[in-house]
Amino acid sequence: PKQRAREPVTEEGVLSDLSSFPPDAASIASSIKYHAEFTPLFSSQNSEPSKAFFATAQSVRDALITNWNATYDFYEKMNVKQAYYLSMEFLQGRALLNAIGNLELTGEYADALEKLGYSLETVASREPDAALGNGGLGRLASCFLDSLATLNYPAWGYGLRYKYGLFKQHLTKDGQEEVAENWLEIGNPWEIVRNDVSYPVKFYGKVVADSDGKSRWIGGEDIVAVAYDVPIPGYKTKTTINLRLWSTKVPSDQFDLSAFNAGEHTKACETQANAEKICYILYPGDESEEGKILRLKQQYTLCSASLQDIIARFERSGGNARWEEFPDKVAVQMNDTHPTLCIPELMRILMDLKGMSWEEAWRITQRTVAYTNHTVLPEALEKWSYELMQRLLPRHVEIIEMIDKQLIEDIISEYGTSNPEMLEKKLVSMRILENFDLPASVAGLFVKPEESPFDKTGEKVEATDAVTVADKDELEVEKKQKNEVANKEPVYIPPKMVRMANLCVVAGHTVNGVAEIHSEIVKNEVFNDFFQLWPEKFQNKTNGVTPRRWIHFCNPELSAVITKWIGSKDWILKTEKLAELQKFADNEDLQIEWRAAKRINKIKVASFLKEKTGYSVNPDAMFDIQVKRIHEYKRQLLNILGIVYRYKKMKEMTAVEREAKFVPRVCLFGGKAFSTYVQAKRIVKFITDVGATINHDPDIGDLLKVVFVPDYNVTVAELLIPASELSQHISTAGMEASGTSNMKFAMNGCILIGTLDGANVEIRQEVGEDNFFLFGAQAHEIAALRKERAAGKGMKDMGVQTIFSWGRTFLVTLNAKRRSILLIEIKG
Ligand code: B1N
Repeated sequence: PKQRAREPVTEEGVLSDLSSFPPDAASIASSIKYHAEFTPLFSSQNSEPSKAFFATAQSVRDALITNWNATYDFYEKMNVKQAYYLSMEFLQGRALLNAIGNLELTGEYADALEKLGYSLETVASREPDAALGNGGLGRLASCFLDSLATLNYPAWGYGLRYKYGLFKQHLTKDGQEEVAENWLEIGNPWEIVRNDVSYPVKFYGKVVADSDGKSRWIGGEDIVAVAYDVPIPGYKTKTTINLRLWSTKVPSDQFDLSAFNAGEHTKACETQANAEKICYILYPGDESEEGKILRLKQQYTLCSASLQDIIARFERSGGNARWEEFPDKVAVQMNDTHPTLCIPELMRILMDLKGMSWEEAWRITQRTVAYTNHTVLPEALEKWSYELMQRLLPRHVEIIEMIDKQLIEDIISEYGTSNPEMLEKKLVSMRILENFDLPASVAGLFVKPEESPFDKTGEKVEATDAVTVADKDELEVEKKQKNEVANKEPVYIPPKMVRMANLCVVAGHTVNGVAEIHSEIVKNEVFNDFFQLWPEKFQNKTNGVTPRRWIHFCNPELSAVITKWIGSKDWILKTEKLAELQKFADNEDLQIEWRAAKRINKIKVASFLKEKTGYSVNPDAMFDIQVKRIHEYKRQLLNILGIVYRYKKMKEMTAVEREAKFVPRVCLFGGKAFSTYVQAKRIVKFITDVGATINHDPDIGDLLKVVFVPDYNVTVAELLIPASELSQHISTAGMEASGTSNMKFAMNGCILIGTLDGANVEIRQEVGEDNFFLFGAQAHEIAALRKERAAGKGMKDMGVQTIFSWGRTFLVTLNAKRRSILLIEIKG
């Protein structure tokens, strides 16, 4: 039966039923024992909890494999459309408690481990936190997988198996230090390597025309991508979907045996290392040319291997006889622009390998791919050097050039040529290729009125007499070059770039933002020209988070209270049921139970902080938390300045005044700064320095504590969020696309202080204005405020002035013409 992607595939008794796997504690214990004995990774003398974790996870995996096979057998039998989520990042966190929770076997596993002399908590704590992602975008991908499986959608996740995930953050007296995270060190019990699922991936080389006129990409460097599969179980369903991660290696015939035998060992291993380094680390620094190449190789590996795999599956089901049906069976969702190369890769495969015409291939590609935008920050919109891309992927660049040319033609046919200025503006903002001359075929359209190709008699003057924009550019460049020689002033020639987001918007059949306000900005600002041309493509899909991981499993205390008062566990699948709590909001018994749950979570956090930082905090103080990547737009600096201000006020008071005026507060920060983001790293150091001052001030005691929690990750989030009472989401309005921790905090009974930005806007509508501390300017006011500030309106000239200093870190205001606050460090 034809199945629309929007409808979950369910067949009562086949996928939604877990009853065929109801093991008891005794059989679980024997399965764990079996794996402990036959796990090749540990010696038999080793009885460390790590070994127990490994064996426990393997016993869970056995159960998942049965469901996993049943799931895909079922999809194949039904021949349904499948959704493929392509993402360079998956921030999975730990899997054990989630998996046994989804199988509803937590109690049985706890009992089984107890029989074997372990506690489930200790065993679970030995699992490394899988951090194949940077932050919200990667965590969203992982939450989507949980939801897809839980709702019985036929879906796959595709990503890369990085050997080193996101770095570990150490905090030293100099601030953040990054340490490689070898998350695979003890092995990964969840993954299964599929040596029979591997695909060739090519880089460099050249394009030649076959005798039949088809293009063929030959030569260059060949590697192989091998599949590692990770089962993703749904909650209370048999559906277990697949996260397929690619790892790279050299083709087996490429080892240079003669070089090795001749003693040139390093040289012989070079090709190996070259292939393997593609999947070495998440987000290699791309400031160097080498780093850029590596990142582009990563992106292409993901796209090429995944598409080859998807197409092979389609062909196995008889699809090669009816290619037009490809988009009825395959939906490829691109998580931001990182998998954009899917577009030219699908075109290449369909045209060069499957023999389709451009028109056929383009129709299929457009109906297959869709694009999610996650940022409107101009510096984060991905662009690649044309020259670099052409070297690495020559055939893809040809295809991109064709798409660009087709776009130019579409724009011209939409807007006509009567207003060349407007047309040129459209082309400059919408073209995929940036800083390129116009193709010769259209350059002639941009003729200045006074240089009309028609003379007064209406006779056409020879085209060579007309000055085109392209010619004009050339003249300008020539003039500049002459000037350069004359004045010895360097001329800046902007580099040719490929704009990935433009390519996604052109090729995708839908483009979505990740919160209502963000999707409006996408339509009305960032991609407005595209929106005017194709309004039907644009839509909103506000982000979400899985209530399994983010309430039920991470906050069992609150979860029990909710279940008790609602009277069932239905809310874990149907979050709208949480609204049923509303009628008990004023019930004192509920409030007492709620506060007790919160207090248990706060005590856990207090002991964690003691262990990790040495600071003692009072669990009865208000926990005020800001945890997210460190970024200027997220304004951790503003938060810490507020704290500094509060501290200064406290110091001006007597002890009695202080006690009367201030609610005791523990301010927690957490988050990683990108390793080369200097200002973000200064902010981390500043927060820890402020903490060191305030936390040791005997005047202040428990009234105010400031702690930077090191190495914030999914596992730390699962601990902190349930303990929160106030959380900070204070990005400059218009900059945070959505945010997802805001949802997690709200779900765990925490009040938000925030700007009208991202999903905060919708959360505020849901929880009510009285339950949200609104803060700061609105998105539409920001541009005017920036202008006003740049003009120095209403400001006195104050000159440079130090506001505070901690050790060698100084916070200063500058000349008030620009009312800047600067955080500086005095070195040496
Ligand atoms: O994506 C999240 C949103 O909730 C956040 O607001 C948004 O900031 C985040 C390049 C990104 N946008 N862009 C990225 C990540 C990695 C990278 O290499 C950009 N992350 C976001 C989920 O929608």
